[in-house]
Amino acid sequence: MKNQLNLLLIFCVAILFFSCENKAPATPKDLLKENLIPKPVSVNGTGSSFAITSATEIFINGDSEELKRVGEIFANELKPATGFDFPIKNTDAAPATGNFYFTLIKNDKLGNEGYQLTITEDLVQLEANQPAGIFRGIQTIKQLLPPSIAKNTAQSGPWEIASGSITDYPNYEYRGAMLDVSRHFFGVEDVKKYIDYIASYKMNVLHLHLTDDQGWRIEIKKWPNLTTMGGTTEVGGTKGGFFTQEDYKEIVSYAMERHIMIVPEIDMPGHTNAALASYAQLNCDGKARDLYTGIEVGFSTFCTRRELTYEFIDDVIRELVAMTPGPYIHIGGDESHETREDDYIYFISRVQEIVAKHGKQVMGWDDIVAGELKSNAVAQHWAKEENAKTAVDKNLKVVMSPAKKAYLDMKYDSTSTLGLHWAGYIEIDTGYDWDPANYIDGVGKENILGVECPLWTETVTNMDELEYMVFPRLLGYAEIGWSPDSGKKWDEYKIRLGKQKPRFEAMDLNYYASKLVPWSE
Ligand code: IFG
Repeated sequence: MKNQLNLLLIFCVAILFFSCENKAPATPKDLLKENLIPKPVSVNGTGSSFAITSATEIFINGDSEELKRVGEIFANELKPATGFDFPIKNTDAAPATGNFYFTLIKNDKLGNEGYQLTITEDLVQLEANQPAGIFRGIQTIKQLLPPSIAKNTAQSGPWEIASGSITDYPNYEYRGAMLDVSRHFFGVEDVKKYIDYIASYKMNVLHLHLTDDQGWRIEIKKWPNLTTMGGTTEVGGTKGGFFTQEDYKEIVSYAMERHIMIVPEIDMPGHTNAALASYAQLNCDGKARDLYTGIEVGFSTFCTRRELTYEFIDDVIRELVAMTPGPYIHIGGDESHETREDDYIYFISRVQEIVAKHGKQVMGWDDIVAGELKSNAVAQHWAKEENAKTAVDKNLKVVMSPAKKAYLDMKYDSTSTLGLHWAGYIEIDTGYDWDPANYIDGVGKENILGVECPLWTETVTNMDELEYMVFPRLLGYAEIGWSPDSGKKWDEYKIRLGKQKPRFEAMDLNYYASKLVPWSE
């Protein structure tokens, strides 16, 4: 009888213990169970965890200013939810337990953006060849933390991450997103927020579509009407806006700190109505055009045989180059339906000389392959597959942005209220389940610089609408650009994507909760 009572007592205590155990948030102990996007190259778990506390500090080796800035950005991102200050300290040896340790090393396998993350109970160590690699590894650390880390108010924690090691590096060197600030203008703070979004998923390029028929969005001091006139409106006739040169420099600096390159686009000779409305002399007939607030394309052209046009372009490129540290100037070149073929070819060669004179490389929509191009030009594929093939024939690198797969302004399906659908509907699986290296016959991996997902904003007017079109498809393009070719399977990815729900909610994202994705806590 006594033994039975003892057994009953033990059983009750066990029930009590295990039920209590389930109340506290489970300490993450299995790195392999984490739902990282983009998927890392390799992950090994060691079955324990590291806890961030108010005593945790960030140690960096040596006195690299760039590395220190990366540490500061990380500290600033962790502070709102944890309430902790994370002092940044220099050291040349592994710090005491309970800290972060970022060090620059020599490891060719990692390249410029790869990293080695080693997490034990005592230390979180990030090693990389460059500060950019440390920054990319920090995005992984953030995703290993509970979703509530993304909140901007104090949360209870605990702040634990599973132990183990991750070796990771990108598949493509150009992993970009494009924002069209011409059809609808998005100000500096919105652009910075978009930079934060793409940085979180290890993207490294923001292509800014700065000029089009509906708006010229970058101040050019020598030609002030471009913004005082050409920047005043947008699609639908609402007030447009523009970046002063100080605004643009602020965006570039914010992006550079996050190891993101800005690629500015001046779309020409077509898509130029805003400039043609601002200066009569840019029009062949000498008559200024009216400002345009519709969404038609292909009706405008610079006067391609007039010398003044090239003086104008030289002034624009000079001022843009002076505040653009990246190697590329995107000259657009798309849908120049009002420009005669021979005039277009002449125009592209003239503009290319101007860009080269200012020390930059030309990037353009793949329509530019009609012209004679320098070997360092980059063609951005968007619609005609033969243009991508011609680019390869001309030994040009290609950035893959096929409208049918990567245009973020395409509707999800026929019920979407935002977006267009001329290239088709892009549900989450359509946007993920394609391989740029096997998308066009004759355009192989060796020809591809990378991938980019453009967001055209004819129908997108604010950040809420931007988030709806961008999330969650952005994460798929980030994975296509970063993760190894093998192992990309929609059926596996959709589970990892579904597990982002609590993080999307903590980020307060207005995301599209597609029925194709098994959203879960
Ligand atoms: N094509 C135009 C864009 C934009 C887009 C909307 C390119 C290169 C349709 N050109 O895409 O300006 O209007 O989906």
